[in-house]
Amino acid sequence: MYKNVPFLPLAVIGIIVAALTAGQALLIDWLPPADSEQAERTFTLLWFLFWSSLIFFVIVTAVLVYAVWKWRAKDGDLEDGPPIHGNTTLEVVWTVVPSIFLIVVAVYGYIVLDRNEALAADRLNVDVYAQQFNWTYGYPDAGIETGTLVVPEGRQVQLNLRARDVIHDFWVPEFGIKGDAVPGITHKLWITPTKQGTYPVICAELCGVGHSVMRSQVKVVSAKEYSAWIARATAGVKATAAASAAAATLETAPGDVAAGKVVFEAKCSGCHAELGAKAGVGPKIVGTKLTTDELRTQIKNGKGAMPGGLATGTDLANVVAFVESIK
Ligand code: HEC
Ligand SMILES: [Cu+2]
Repeated sequence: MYKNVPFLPLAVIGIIVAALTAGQALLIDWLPPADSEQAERTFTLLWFLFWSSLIFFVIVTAVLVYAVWKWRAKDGDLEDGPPIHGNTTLEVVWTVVPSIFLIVVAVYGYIVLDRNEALAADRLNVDVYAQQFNWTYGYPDAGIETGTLVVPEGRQVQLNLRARDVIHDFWVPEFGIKGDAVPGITHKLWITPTKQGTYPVICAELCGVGHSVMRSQVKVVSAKEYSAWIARATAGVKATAAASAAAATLETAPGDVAAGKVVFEAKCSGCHAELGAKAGVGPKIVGTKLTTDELRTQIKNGKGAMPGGLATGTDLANVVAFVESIK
């Protein structure tokens, strides 16, 4: 039955095609190192798909190339070819084999996805905020925000991707994972880093003129270094909060009118002439209808052509007291 099959030419063509295709796969470094559990599974699936596709590609291409060469029409031959009926066995084989293969691929793919997205009970929650053109990371449990993503090795991290303006895409090639940050939606990604080091975070969605520089870093550190880092960052946040609470207490303490007059002369009278009794660059202050809180806010933050931050802390409390005394 197989007497007529030209095994030798088919094999020669097949070997040439296989060598060319495999050479492309082996000589070029297509993938970064797989440094997360998810990347290991995904990259293995990818190579499985590649090598099994290669087998089918070689078989089909060898038959095709041989047929085109062997049965090509001679010069001047305008005849129709002989009528040929199908070969049932062959047709059943080329339907059943790929079908089985597709089922294998579907099941394998499902298993990979299922494992990659299996939730660990002790996973670390991190909010990722994408914005033209930078990334910020929030740690809801510790109450801190950073510009570099720091995660412990070997523990699952759940990234809650959010966009503050347009669509961006969070991508760490070594983690083998990528996800869109879409305004109005929280998109979750899971990674379990397996190797300590610093990796690039890349925006993989054209998001505006600064897209190509929308980069940041993820640092994978040991569990111990991670706890130490969290402790340091939390202490920093607490210190800042304490300092601003202390400043707020000073600002809102009852001020001293005489001391406030001195501050006013030094910082304000350039624009508010005659101690606020006459308009200059700024309006007359005497008769202002601003409440104490509005006054304090305006002196702190400025308004229109009036700059903010001229007086802070006790000076601010005093100058507010002075303005109150003349209004
Ligand atoms: C560079 C000029 C400039 C300086 C310095 C300046 N101001 Fe003003 N101030 C303005 C201008 C302009 C406005 C009007 C702002 C607006 O409403 O757009 C204004 C508005 C005000 C008002 C509100 C008046 C009203 O009734 O709406 C108060 C009160 C005031 N300034 C207080 C101060 C005090 C106190 C200082 C010093 C700590 C100060 N300003 C320093 C320019 C200045
Ligand atoms: Cu972007």
